[in-house]
Order: sequence, then C-alpha cells, then structure tokens
Amino acid sequence: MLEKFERYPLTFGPTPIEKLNRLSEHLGGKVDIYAKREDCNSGLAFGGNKVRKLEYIVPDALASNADTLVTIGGVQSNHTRQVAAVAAKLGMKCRLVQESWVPFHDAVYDRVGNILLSRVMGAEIELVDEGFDIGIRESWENALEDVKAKGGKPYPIPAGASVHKFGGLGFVGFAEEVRAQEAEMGIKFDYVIVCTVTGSTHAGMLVGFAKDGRADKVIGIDASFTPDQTRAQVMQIAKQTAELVELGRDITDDDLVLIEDYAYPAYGIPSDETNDAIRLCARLEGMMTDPVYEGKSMQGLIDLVNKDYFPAGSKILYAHLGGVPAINGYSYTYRNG
Ligand code: 5PA
Repeated sequence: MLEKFERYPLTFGPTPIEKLNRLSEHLGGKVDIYAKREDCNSGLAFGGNKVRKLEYIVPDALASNADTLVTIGGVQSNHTRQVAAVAAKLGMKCRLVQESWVPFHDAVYDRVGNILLSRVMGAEIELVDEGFDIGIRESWENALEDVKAKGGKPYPIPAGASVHKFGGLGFVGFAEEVRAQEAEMGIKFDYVIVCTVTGSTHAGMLVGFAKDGRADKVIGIDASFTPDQTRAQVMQIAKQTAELVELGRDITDDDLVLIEDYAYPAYGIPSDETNDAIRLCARLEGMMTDPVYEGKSMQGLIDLVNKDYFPAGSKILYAHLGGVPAINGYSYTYRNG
C-alpha cells in the first residue's frame, strides 16, 4: 500500500512479535496474547511509535531544505524525544515546545526521563505553562515563527506527528508488516490493541487493516481522557490516509473502536489499576510499560480479557508503542516497586 511513498529508514526493520505466555496463562489461558515490540524498533534514543511515523515524514523535511525540526508535547513527551533523536541523526537542529500537559509534580519531573534525553541530544527546549490539548497550539506556532525570525528554516511536526499529511503512513506499514509476519508464523490475529492519544497510530492501523477487512478489530484504548477530540482526530487522519494510499473505500464510524474506560483520572496520571497492570506485566513478562500510555492500554487489555470481551481462543496482538523512559518522572509512585 506504500510503494509510492519515499521512506527514510530509521528503524532496525520489522519489529519482533513475541508471545506473552505467562500473562496469557495468568489471565486464565482463554486467549493467546502476543506483543509487537515497537518499543524496541530503533537505536535512536530508545525508539518507539514516532520513529515509524517519522520514516515517512523525514523525506519531506529533507526535501524542504529545513534546518530545524520543530515539534511539541508534554514535559515527558516520548514524541519530542524521538524527534530530537532523529534531528541529531540527520544533522539538523531541534526546537521543542514542552507544555504542562500532566498535573503531576514529582520533584524531578522536568529533569529526568524523556526530557533529560532530549536535552543531552542537544534539542533546544522551551517549557510552556499550558494544559493538555492534542490540537494545534499557539506555543508551537510561536516557536516556528521564532526559528524563522532568527534566520532558520523550520520544519513543522505537529503533536505526535499526527495531523501531518504523511502522519498515518507509518502505521499502515505496521499492518502490512503484521500480515507478512502472520504468513510466516502461520497464524492470524483476531484483535490488535493500541493506545490512542493524538491518533495517527490508530488511524494508520485502521487503514492498513481495512485492506483485509479487520479495521474494527483494532481496539483503541484512549489515554487522552479527551476521547471526543481523539476520536474525531483518528477519523480525520484515517480518512485522509485512506485517500492518500488509495485504499478504495472510505473509512466510516463503524470502523473505529475507541474504548474510553481506562484514561481516568487524567491524561498522564496512572490510576491504581494502571499501576497494577504495569506491575503485573513487568513481573510476569519482564516487559515494562509506562504510566502515561502503554500502562493504560495494558490495563485495558487485562480488563477486557477478564470481562470476556474477546471470544475464547482469540489471538490478541498488543502493540507495545514504547514510552518507558517517562517512568523515571514517576519515581515517588514506584518508590517501593
Ligand atoms: C503515544 C503518543 P498517538 O499519539 O499516535 O495516538 O499514540 C499514542 C501513544 N504510546 C501511545 C506511546 C508510548 C506514546 O508516546 N505520545 C505523544 C507524545 O508526545 O509522546 C504524542 C502524545
């Protein structure tokens, strides 16, 4: 589906799929749970889902002759860290706007984890005291203007690399990759679990899996706590991406499954149940998830299995999208494990 698009390789190649035997057993052995390890996809500062998206955005950035990648996220944004790494790799400058999206106040929240990595990689970081919003932000537009005013040539990358014209392509590629791996493994996944916030990960998967009739088997777990905005953004990106890749059919509301039940109490704040899920998965599988994103989709997966949402015998693919560095910002929460 992606042959006509230029891709700049930033990942190691297809990401591994592994069976989570002990977690599957622990949940009663009713379903088989696998993980596709996007968290191990690249040597660029721990990688993650944005690197896969950026592979289709970088050719456009290079063609524009820009010298500075400009993007935005929260203080512990994984996305901004991945953009900082890509800028370093390409020999470009990086300007990051990091807003106070998360009402969390660990003493070193703005010194450790993702933001520490971005600083070490040389990104210029501006902290802005604005709350969570996945839309286009004035602070980001101001940063673009500022780069220009100082004689630079900015390349704009919106939050999560999502509402970029090529933002959905990377995860169309994910679906194609899964199909090839299914053929090799001789199995077929009945469901894919994905954490959804700015939307292009889920949207790309919808389009990619629509090709073989599985769009509504992609189960989005909202972690934004602003699900209406997230749903609308997934839909908009999916429709635009479907057109871009010439899917041959429109994406409709029936294709989009977004479960809202696990994002509480707020974006970036783990509930007790999120923390239980993080610990369970860590202790059974040695697989780390984070308190902002993957811990919530892991919580959703566990709860849905326990509620028999999936028919017995289902094969479920948990997309592990990365994000573990942020856990360092939550040291008080996990001080006893
Ligand atoms: C993020 C996003 P989408 O934004 O594409 O919906 O992906 C959600 C998601 N898992 C899931 C991890 C580990 C993520 O980092 N992160 C954002 C960030 O700024 O890091 C874009 C919000």
